[in-house]
Amino acid sequence: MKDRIEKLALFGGVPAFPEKLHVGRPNLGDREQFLARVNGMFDRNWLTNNGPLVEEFEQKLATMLGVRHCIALCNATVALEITTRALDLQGEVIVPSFTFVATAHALQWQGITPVFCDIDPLTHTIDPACVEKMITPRTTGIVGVHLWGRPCNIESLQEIADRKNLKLMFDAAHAFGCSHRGKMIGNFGQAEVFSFHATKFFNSFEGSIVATNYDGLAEKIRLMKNFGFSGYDNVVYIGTNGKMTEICAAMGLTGLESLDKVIETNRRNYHNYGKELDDVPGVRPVVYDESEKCNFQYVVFEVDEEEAGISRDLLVEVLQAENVMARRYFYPGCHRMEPYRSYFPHSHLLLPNTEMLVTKVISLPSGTAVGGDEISTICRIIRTAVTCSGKLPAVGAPTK
Ligand code: T4K
Repeated sequence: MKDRIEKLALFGGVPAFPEKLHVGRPNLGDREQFLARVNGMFDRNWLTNNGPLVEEFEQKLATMLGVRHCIALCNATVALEITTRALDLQGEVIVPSFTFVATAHALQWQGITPVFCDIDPLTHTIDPACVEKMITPRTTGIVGVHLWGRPCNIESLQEIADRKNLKLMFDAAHAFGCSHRGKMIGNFGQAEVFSFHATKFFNSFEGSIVATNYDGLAEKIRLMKNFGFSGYDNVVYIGTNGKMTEICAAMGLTGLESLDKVIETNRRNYHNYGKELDDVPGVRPVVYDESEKCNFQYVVFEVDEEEAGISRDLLVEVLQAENVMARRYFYPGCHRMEPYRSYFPHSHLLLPNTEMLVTKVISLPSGTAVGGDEISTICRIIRTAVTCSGKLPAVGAPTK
């Protein structure tokens, strides 16, 4: 099968795209607006430490999310670390393994044991029934991940947290601009952490906000991200440096102005992929609830090898040979990465859905860097690969 695909020389022996087409190309806002903000920053000679751009950024986001507090930080990994510390999480915390490794690292970095929990295979988010089974006397909290921007089963998680006296927070790295039951993500659990890394749907180069409706928690996070300083010479907690810089806030403020356009492009791309691959067996898109607000940033498909006749891994190889840099987010699952693989060598036995999904998911390029023509070509490559497996009738070689 692999030989057949390699020998196919899909586009006359040269890659379909002369340059690599990446997943996670940054969406950029208006360059002039950004530079005007940067000039203002230079004029003021105020570069970091809670400058006016960071303050404006925090206020705009709090209004947009309808949340009492948004605290800007340097990135979501540090934000997760600070938030778990501010919530006084210790001992064991339950997290999905099917996430970017930062979710687990943020806990382990502070000596908290991440206890990996299985996911619901339909939603890809943490399964509340499994959470319940993982609770021990050492458990202090649950970190849900709104993977691909699709909200967790928030109500069930909150019910468990309330009943078992656990803290609940969310890694909302993917879920900026998304809603759940009409309420913006940012309002759930004790706190929610967004990522504004360059690869995210909305970026501030690097950056994050923690959103919370709890005044005391917000205050603690503000202190902790600034070494614990309360006033000039008074340190009240152990703290770290988690501050967002002014230039990052300038990027974020500029990006906010074109957010709707980016969502519209993402939505179009997502539907284009869906339409073009609709009749390809064994290649199914992750579905969004379009009655809610959604950023459509991730174009994720599940590849069923039996139905498609081609494995996810081989499909990734085929695409990458054509310069389509599809990714296996999130392979192989945190539990199979170090140090967790060594610490918990048998954890995979409790994670059957995770184990199955990590072999199936494929992320395809989207965002403003990708247009309809590129998507058609990418879909033709996928279609051809499945055709070669004999699962689709051949209809002639693809043309560029
Ligand atoms: N929780 C979750 C669920 C997350 O997904 C993440 C981050 C976090 C927490 C932590 O958030 P941060 O601390 O980063 O704020 C990338 C990102 O670095 C990471 O932020 C993101 N998740 C993850 C899903 O993707 P890698 O290791 O895959 O990055 P890399 O270098 O392979 O880049 C990804 C793609 O983006 C490449 O195809 C190239 C393209 N790219 C990247 C950059 C930086 C560009 O085209 N331009 C660029 O400037 O982790």
